[in-house]
Amino acid sequence: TKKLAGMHVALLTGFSDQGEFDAKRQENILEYVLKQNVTGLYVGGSSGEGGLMNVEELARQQEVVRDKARGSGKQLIAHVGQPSLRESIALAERAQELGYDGLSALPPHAYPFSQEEIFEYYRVLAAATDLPLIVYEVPIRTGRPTPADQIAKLLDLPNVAGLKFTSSDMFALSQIQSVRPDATYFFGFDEIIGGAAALGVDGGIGTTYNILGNLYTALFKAVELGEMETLRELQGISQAYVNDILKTGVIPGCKATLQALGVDCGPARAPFLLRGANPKAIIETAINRPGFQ
Ligand code: NAY
Repeated sequence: TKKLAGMHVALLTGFSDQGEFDAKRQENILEYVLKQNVTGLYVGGSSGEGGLMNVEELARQQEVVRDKARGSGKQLIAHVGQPSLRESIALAERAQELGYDGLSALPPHAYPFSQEEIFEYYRVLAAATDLPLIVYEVPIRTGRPTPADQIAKLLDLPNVAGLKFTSSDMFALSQIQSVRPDATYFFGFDEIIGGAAALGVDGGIGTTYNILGNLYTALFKAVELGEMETLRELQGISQAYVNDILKTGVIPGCKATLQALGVDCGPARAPFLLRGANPKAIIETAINRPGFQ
């Protein structure tokens, strides 16, 4: 298998009711997630509300997760992308000290940086530790797709192991795979992971894996085995759930789901809100659909 490949939970973060990082609630989430049949955890990413946390909080979270996940056999990937390169490097070094298996980073996008600036960001970050780094393509966050030749150049950097591809442009994905077949590809839209699996990606990283981790592992396996009926059934359950939580907000909705399943995980951090007229009813319906956990 390729470096870091497999299904990874984009780990949710535990906050207190006042919005402080809450180690106990983080452990509660982990207890639930660690029971699932997934390869690893992706810590401090978008789903973890990393964009709303400061570097000290993220470093603390890396440690809490490492301590709790120790001995579980789960692979740990730290997301270290920050608006500034300096802080990204600090988080990457911390992750290496703590024994993480890999790194990932959003491209810098606090300003409309040039492709050269983005390349330099990844080049220096990748060289800062010995860990394999996963570059991130996510036009819904950055506002623009990355040109294919730029992605190919990034994948050629020492220590860059692969790409997390979160876009519905499956042709663009295939084009990159065909020029850099040896890179590790993760797909980032849970609701269409089956399509990406059919195109030969090496794994997935997703928010709804916090709740449906077993389902996504089974779905991926079904594609490998060519069991298309199972794939469609499982993807259908995933799509119904994503459709529900799009009404409440994905991250607040996943947290409300964990609460409804008895996990004391706390709320999403402001400015996130549990949206919709009656989010409790939406979540209640979601968890009672056939096939849901
Ligand atoms: C992360 O932490 O970076 C991710 O979770 C990426 C994966 C998620 N994509 C985004 C853009 O947040 O799980 C998906 C996504 O929440 C899900 O497919 C619902 O659209």
